[in-house]
Amino acid sequence: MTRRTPKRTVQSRTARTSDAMPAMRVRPGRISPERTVPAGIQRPPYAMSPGALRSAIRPGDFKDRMRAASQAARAVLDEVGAAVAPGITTDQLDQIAHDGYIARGGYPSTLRYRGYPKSLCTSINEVICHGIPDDRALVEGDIVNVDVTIYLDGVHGDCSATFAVGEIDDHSAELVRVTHECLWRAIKTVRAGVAVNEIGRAIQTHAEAHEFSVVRTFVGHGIGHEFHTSPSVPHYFDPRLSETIVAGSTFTIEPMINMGGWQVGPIWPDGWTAPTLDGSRSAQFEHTLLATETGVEVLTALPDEVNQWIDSP
Ligand code: EYF
Ligand code: CO
Repeated sequence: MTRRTPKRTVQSRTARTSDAMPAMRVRPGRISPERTVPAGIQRPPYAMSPGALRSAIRPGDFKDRMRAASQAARAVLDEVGAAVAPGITTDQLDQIAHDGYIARGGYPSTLRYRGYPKSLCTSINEVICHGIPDDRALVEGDIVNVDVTIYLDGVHGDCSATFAVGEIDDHSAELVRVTHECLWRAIKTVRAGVAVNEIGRAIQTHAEAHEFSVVRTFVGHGIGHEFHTSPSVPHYFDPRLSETIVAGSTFTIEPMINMGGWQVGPIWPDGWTAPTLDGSRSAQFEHTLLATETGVEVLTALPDEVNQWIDSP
């Protein structure tokens, strides 16, 4: 199957880094041993050890459980985000997230998911997604995406944000701001009956207006009892995608926007970390959503955020 190329390709453009910023690539660090999860915490099927007891999922409306899991994910994201500063290692951020999920009675969805070894993803600078927390300390001028997912009461809630580490250069700040705007512009298109590709259209239009590019390899996804399910939600415009959004469906939108070209480079030897091909920086924001007949509930948002981005004129 051929893939659509963007109308205006920025792949040939030399990745622009800040004048002050050395183009040093992120290198793998040491990964700490697997963290433990107390026996009383309910686990998703992929994290069950042989012989472990399955705990019953408490009765309750699916939507209410999605709301609770999503708000717990958001609370953990805010805790981790508050700790982002020069000098902290991504392994320390992983510990904060791990403790945060457990304190809320939840399981770290990423831990053991398809073999992934940690409790969140931390993707620095040119790493697009699925960066594994390690002993690398964050450095002034870095940008880092923190992606948290909790399994709580039988469902997953997933969100991410890109944080500035201390002072960052203007171009990186623009990348982060535009990526956040892309997410909210896409969210505003969501309503039952709307074609799924309107989401990607909104993102691609805004990103390319700023001469950034949209990652095509990784897409948003349905989420609920399973971490990843249908629908697939591309962040670029695919005219063939005429599938429409269904009321009651829960899914993520999580645009990954690159300063340079949209292509993903070789995955690191760890099997997970996905960098940009050209070494340019990449930012990402993510929310878990519930589509309704009239619009959307942004399950991982705070009320003020919804007021700011959707409800205010
Ligand atoms: C090359 C996985 C990783 N998938 C999704 C599995 O938070 C997430 N999305 O918003 C998310 C986090 C993880 C994840 C951690 C591991 N995986 C599957 C396929 C390829 C891949 O990385
Ligand atoms: Co996520």
